[in-house]
Amino acid sequence: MNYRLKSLPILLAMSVLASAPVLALSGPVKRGDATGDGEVNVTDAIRVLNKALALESPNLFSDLRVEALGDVDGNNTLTVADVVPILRSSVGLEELGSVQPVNRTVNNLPATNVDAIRALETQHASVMSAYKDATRSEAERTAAAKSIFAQEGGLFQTAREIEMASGLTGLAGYVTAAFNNTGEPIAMRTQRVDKGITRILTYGMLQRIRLALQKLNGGDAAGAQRAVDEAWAFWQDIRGTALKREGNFPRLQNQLVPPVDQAFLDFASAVGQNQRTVASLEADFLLEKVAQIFYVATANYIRALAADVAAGNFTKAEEHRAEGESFLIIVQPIVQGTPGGEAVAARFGQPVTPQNSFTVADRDALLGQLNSAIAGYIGAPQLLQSSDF
Ligand SMILES: [Ca+2]
Ligand SMILES: [Ca+2]
Repeated sequence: MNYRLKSLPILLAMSVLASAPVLALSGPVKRGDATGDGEVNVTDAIRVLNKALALESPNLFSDLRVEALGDVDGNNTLTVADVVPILRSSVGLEELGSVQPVNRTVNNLPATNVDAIRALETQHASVMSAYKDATRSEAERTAAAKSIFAQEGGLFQTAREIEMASGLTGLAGYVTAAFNNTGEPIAMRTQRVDKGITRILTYGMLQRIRLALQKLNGGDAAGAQRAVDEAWAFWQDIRGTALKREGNFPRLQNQLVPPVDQAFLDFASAVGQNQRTVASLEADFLLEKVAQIFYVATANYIRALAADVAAGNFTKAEEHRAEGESFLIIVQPIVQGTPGGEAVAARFGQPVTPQNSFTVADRDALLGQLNSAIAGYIGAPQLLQSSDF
């Protein structure tokens, strides 16, 4: 994807780093290149048309690049009027120009108060610590953890607000259902609660990123700034999880977390300069990195299942199955409805037992399914291979 090519100043700055991360920024990007392959052709026209006709149902991971680069007439919406110039450009009859990256003008975030969002990370830790308190009965632990989760202004309320702002359901409900599902061992429920809260915080980030773009489009610069800050605060809440996932695979060192840190500064810079198209492209990069983080987390538990079974530890395999399934749910909006995504969801939905075991061959096949489901979103070069296991 061309806009991710590193600009010269960034290359110079990176030359001092031992392991340089991939950065979001960019050289010029062609207007009309909705698919991000560096070319403007009929595929771009089709993407824009599908979106203009609302044939693609939007979700928090929906491609912001299509909206940003497909809106070639610059009226802030995708319509069929954007399609013809893209088609003309694809055969050299029209020059649509390119979008240039902005200079980074923001070097620190946040600029506004985001304490309430940062407090959610502490609350997440408190929920987990109460839930794992083995000195108390399961009923007492559950009641204590639920009560922290439900505290006013806390995680439950945040989840409900994100649901309302995004048209989602089940964000808060996944955690509540896990607390209440006494038919499942508490070790599995613990994983579902933990990752269900991570999903709330992750979707909070995605929702605020979209809100920032909406505010920018609506001419509300201060509101856009505030939304960027809040997205960043949600990122801080999940950054530890992201670092842990990056650490699971040597090949991914510095490939997930530092690029997100940097992209936030560029996103904030673009928003501050009212550069809507660039802001959308930076936001698109952030979405993609978030998807990659939770794709990697899901793959890690596909790996764990085979290792647990090889060690004969089916109890641990079940715990890891709950963990993997909960991570998969974070990227579900991307993979659901694809054959690969359905296959992975189906396997995570079945107990791992000696009768329904999980071999190394199963592991590699399931990774292939997951990869096929997500390759179109995060790009094939960024996918894990069984050799990474
Ligand atoms: Ca293209
Ligand atoms: Ca338009």
